[in-house]
Amino acid sequence: MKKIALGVIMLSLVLTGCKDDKKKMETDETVEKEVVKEMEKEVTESTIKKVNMELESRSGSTAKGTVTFVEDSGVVKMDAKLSGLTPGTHAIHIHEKADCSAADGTSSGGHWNPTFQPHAKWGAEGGYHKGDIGNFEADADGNGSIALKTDEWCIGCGDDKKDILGKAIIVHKGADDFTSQPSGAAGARVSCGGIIE
Ligand SMILES: [Cu+2]
Ligand SMILES: [Zn+2]
Repeated sequence: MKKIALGVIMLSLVLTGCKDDKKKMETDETVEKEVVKEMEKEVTESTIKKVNMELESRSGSTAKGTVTFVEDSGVVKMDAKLSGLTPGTHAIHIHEKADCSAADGTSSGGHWNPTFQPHAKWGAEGGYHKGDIGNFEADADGNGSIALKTDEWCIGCGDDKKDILGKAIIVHKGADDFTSQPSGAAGARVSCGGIIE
């Protein structure tokens, strides 16, 4: 009887031992999986680039805003939110220089046009400036927004035909007619911000 009891104890010890080993293996596997997941996340994060910028009022206006650029897998998405505008249609462009120091915003230069195309509507067959984002509507409260997604821009890639870093976002008092050269006759520059990291 004693022998049997001892046997049962021995057996249960062995079984418990196995169970613990199995649990340890599972834990190791989980840790390993988490490490791999963490590494994958790091790779993904490093390919996504992001710039957040502010637009300041210019030309005696109250217009301001925030613009976010996110680059993921070769595509840049812009989201611009404006406020303090006069209700109605306003042009928004990328201009040549991230210099908003002038009271009228003219320090930012002309439209960013690294491919030497005519001024036009974004996507026009006859060509257009890389900075020709277009028009958006401000509502009765002076708020407006516009989004654009393109593979014709990049954030800090160093290709001067694509790289938006070091340029400026300008919002105009009026609408872009998409035909007048060289900038669409959109009127005063009411808001300006440099695209800088
Ligand atoms: Cu402009
Ligand atoms: Zn233009």
